[in-house]
Amino acid sequence: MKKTTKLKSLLNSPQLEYLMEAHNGLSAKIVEEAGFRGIWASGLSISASMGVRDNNEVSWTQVVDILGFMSDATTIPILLDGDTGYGNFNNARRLVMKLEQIDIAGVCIEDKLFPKTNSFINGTAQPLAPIEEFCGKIKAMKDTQLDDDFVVVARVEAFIAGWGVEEALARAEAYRQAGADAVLIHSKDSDFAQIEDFMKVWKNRHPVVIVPTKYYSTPTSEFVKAGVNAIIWANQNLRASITAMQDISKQIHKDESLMQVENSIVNVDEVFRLQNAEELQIAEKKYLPSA
Ligand code: SPV
Ligand code: MG
Repeated sequence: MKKTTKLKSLLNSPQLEYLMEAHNGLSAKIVEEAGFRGIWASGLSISASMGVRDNNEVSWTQVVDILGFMSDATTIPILLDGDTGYGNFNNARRLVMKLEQIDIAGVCIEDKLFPKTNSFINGTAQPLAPIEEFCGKIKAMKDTQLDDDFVVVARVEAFIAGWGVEEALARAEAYRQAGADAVLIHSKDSDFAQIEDFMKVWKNRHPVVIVPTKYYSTPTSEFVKAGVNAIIWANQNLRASITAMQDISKQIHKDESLMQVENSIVNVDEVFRLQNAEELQIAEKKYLPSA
């Protein structure tokens, strides 16, 4: 099955589905091996892994380069966090064209302005895109895709920007009518109440995706009860790797030795396995002249 078809059916599946964050080829492969059926290529994680801010400091072509490695390393679909589409409708439709070329299954765009700011930084100060303009962007993206199953998710930032459920619903409905395949409702609250209110009125009219980074203590059963279709675990691989790298760097710096750390980290054979080094050894036997 095509990656696009896999993602589309995942978003329309009758059971709750999960997308796990990755930010490079290695983390994408690890997500697939863990058993996930989809990958969230997080803007926050990709930018942080490059050592810069989540403010479109990584250019969109640099994002596409990273996605190429992620796509090559995996067989499950990747949903790109495409921020605002990196400009207006024209930039967004060019993005869709490029994403299809590298087998990315879909893209999520958010109704903010370029250059964007991460939703958890000064949320209320974040201006939203005019609804009509954002709908034009969605339409342009859907008109551009060559593969019918390529997915465009429209992310509603109304709650992030301090608006209430009415604004969130008006935007979600407009984006659904503009052709979005799903809506992502984001919230920075520490509980699920805001989105629960949204879901009560929304009544399963179109797939809904959520990102419970800030309301992490809500049990997943609550999301099922509310009728959520898919959950994005948006940044936990990045954060886990930061913890691991901080700990190991401090320990080695302090000890001036590897004695204490060797058994707490994977051996290099595991690195080679993840890189599929064995395949190259077999290919070398086949293609290189024997000595
Ligand atoms: C991301 O993972 O980059 C997201 C989710 O867009 S959030 O950081 O919560 O905005
Ligand atoms: Mg993001």
